[in-house]
Amino acid sequence: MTALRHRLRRMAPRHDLATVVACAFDHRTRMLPFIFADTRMAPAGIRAIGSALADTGFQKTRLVLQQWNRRFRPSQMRLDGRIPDLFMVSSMGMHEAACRGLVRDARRIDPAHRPLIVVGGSHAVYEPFNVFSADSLDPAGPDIAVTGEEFVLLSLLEAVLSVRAEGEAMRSAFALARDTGILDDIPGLVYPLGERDGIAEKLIDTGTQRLLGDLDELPHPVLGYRLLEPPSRAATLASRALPADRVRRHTPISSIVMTFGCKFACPYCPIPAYNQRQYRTKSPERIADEMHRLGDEFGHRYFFGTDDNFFNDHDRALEIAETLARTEVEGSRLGSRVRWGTEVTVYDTLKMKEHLPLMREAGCRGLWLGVEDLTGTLVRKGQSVDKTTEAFRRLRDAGICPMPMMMHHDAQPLHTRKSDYGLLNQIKLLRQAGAVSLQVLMLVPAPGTRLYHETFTSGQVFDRVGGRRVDPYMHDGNYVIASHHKQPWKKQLNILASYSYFYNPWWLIVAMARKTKVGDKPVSAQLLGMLGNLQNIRRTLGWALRLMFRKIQRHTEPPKSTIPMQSVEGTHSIHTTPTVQMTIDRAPAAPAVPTENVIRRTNHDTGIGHLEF
Ligand code: B12
Ligand code: SF4
Repeated sequence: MTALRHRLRRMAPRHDLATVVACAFDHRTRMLPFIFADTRMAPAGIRAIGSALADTGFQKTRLVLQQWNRRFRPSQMRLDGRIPDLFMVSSMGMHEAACRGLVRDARRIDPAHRPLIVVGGSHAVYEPFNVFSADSLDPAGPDIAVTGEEFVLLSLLEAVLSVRAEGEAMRSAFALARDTGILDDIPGLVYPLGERDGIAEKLIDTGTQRLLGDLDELPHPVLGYRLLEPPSRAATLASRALPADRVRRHTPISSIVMTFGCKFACPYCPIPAYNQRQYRTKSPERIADEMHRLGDEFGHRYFFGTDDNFFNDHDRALEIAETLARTEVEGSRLGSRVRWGTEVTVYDTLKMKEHLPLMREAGCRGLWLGVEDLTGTLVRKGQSVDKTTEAFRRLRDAGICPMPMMMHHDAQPLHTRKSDYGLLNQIKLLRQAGAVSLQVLMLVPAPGTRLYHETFTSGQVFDRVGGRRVDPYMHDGNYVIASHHKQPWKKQLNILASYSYFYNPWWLIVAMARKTKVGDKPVSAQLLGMLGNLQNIRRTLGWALRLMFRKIQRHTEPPKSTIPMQSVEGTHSIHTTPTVQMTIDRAPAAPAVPTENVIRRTNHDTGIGHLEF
């Protein structure tokens, strides 16, 4: 990565590129539990892409968040007085409609001046075929999708620039790079082939991305924050990026990459497979430096770690906490200047229990724990009523807010009389143990997970309800869109009931009356929770009624690419359906049950083999 960054810096002065990167955001997804975090935290993904471009010498880059700029129209964008050379979109799966809308609008630009259009982000990672179009009436596909991280994008840029003549359009240089085959050596790309512009007849998949192992090699996040488009109601871009002294006002929380990966393998979670079973981290010194510089330049004080399981590696978590607690900045400890939270598991929190006071010294004030189902009936990852209660108490005693994330499922009733199985019973236990906020999501099929295929083939996933299609924005866990329950509307109402049970005026009064080691956070959580719940009721009550009275049509098989897809060798593409990967350390053994869909690959540098299904 470092070498690639250096090479691009040397190439940059010969290519005066202007780039606009947009973050797709479907405002229909604005609900609890994320309703206030979603617009007040500029996403790390698009900022990371901006940082990578600025770091390699392409400072003429603007990052536009649809969260803040709903009316932005790529067809009208001008940067530095001209149509940009590159237009990119970062999207999650549930923002698919917004992503497609952006690409469709960018394609309105006259082909002679149109920028090269690239789509990336988790949507492209898991379902790249869904970003392209085979519909001759709607040629709304990008020129290429990136199914990986910064390293893949920079490799693509290097390849295209290596064949680009001075002043040549990026689209024409891209076509040359594609046709000479140099893109095929970059794993992590999907590009279309076809006679007609924007309509994919075939997709070529260059394979699974190579992951960056040492996260210290990533460009610094301060660079990305300098490129944000100021919030506005305009369709066009402002003449200048958001000034540094206004950044914190619009994005008071800064998400920060500290670690990636998790040692568990929950069947409904795509994270371990995405990370190719690796655990990747930044050094404690780098994390301290990022927090310090983000505070210094933009005034950031609140951080949210994008970790999958921050306590995954006990010793590394301890080193990070110690460094943040001890680092002195301008005469005061960094841990006393910053406030941060992140995600962990109950199991690993108990392993860290002696060190929770140190975590607080390091500035940690809230930890989101995947409790899912307290009794471990849905999934076992070392949690039980006693263990969860102990973890929550320990956190509260240390002055850290425990924030449970629960998962409601078909077998779980709203309430049970003599057991802890019911949803409300568990919420009551969590509140007694000190939970400050609550997240209850319904289990939905997530692309890239082991359960994905089965949930579709078993007829669990709804296709249409009363003729209304289940759209991608409904795949956020707030809508009941997959269930074998005879009365799925009850599940939808259970979620609303659980939020109303946790967030209500009575518990607000209790929170105001109690003195706690976590200050007034329970009070603000109650206020935000009640407001957010009104939004959930407004958005999902109609869906509950639809489930109650209208006919449900179900999928019988998982979505797959309607466009033929193949690898660069002309064989089966790993992305035809959302993929699950298994990495087998240093022992590329034959699969126990050979199937024609298993591809065995070995990295000859590391000797690590993995199987791709
Ligand atoms: C932090 C986080 C959140 C936060 C913050 C979001 C924000 N505004 O920043 C909150 C809590 C609000 C949130 C909410 C939700 N989240 Co969330 N979240 C994450 C998490 C843990 C980290 C995201 C992150 O910042 N990563 C760090 C950055 C640097 O990585 P990145 O985003 O992947 O971007 C890299 C690449 O994707 C790529 N890339 C990104 N954009 C682009 C663009 C281009 C052009 C290119 C070339 C490359 C590229 O390069 C980037 C740098 O390496 C991820 C899991 C994970 N570990 O990534 C889930 C994740 C993004 N969330 C997910 C989901 C499903 C949700 C929710 C629906 C809740 C739920 N049911 O789980 C809601 C949706 C809310 C909404 N309205 O959008 C899924 C998305 C799945 C999908 N198929 O898209 C993820 C991937 C988790 C998972 N595997 O299931 N989330
Ligand atoms: S513990 Fe969390 S991050 Fe780890 S595999 Fe399970 S759901 Fe995914």
